[in-house]
Amino acid sequence: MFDLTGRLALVTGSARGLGFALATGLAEAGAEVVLHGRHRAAAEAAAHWIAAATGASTHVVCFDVTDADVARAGTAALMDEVGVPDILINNAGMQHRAPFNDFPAERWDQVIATNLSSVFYVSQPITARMATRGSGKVINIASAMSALARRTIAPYTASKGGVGMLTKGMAADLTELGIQVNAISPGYFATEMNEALWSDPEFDSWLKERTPARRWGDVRELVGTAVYLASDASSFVAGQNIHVDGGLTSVV
Ligand code: GCO
Repeated sequence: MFDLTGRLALVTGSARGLGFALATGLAEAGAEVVLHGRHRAAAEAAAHWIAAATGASTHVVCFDVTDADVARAGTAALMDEVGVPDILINNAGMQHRAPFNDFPAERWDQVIATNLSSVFYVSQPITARMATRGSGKVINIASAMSALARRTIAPYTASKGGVGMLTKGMAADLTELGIQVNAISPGYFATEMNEALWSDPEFDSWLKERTPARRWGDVRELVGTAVYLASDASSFVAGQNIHVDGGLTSVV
């Protein structure tokens, strides 16, 4: 029930970080994978690596997920040239840190567009075609910040809280059409986006004390939950937000 053989998966923001790990994991589970990034060279390098490492068939698309028209055109081209994804992972995201009173408005717009609006822009054309087929899986990458806040990241927190509730809203409309929509909320992982955090000894020790697992997560530890939500094993699961966080959001 966890086999993804014969399934086509699109993972946004998959040239590096969490998205690359998720795309690799779906390929290892048998999926044909479409890599996405803002820069074609990086996405193609990722696709070549995954194809060589897993034997999976891979494709590359590059479009701006923050522009509705561009995302519609980019997803339309993918569906015309390759096919309608069976699995969509909305992973593209960004972080910007500054105290609320100092947070630039243009950065607010960028964080909301990249982390939240993109889920709507990319999902809608694809779920419309999934509905025609009567099947599909959508996995939105939220965050521990869909449940908790931290200083200097209010816009990111708002965006990820929105992803958590958009997941429920999408499930409300799409589940009856054969599409299961769920979210994964990573805790703290040592990714490029978090380099300023894991390279700071004070934050590193705070995080290890705050997290019951007493460590940062490895991005490969997100793959099992992604494969579960992408597979037939989760056929009656909808609107859920699964926290993969070493216990972070379960304790004070
Ligand atoms: C931060 C981090 C977090 C993590 C992750 C936690 O500044 O606190 O960027 O937001 O990236 O989202 O789930």
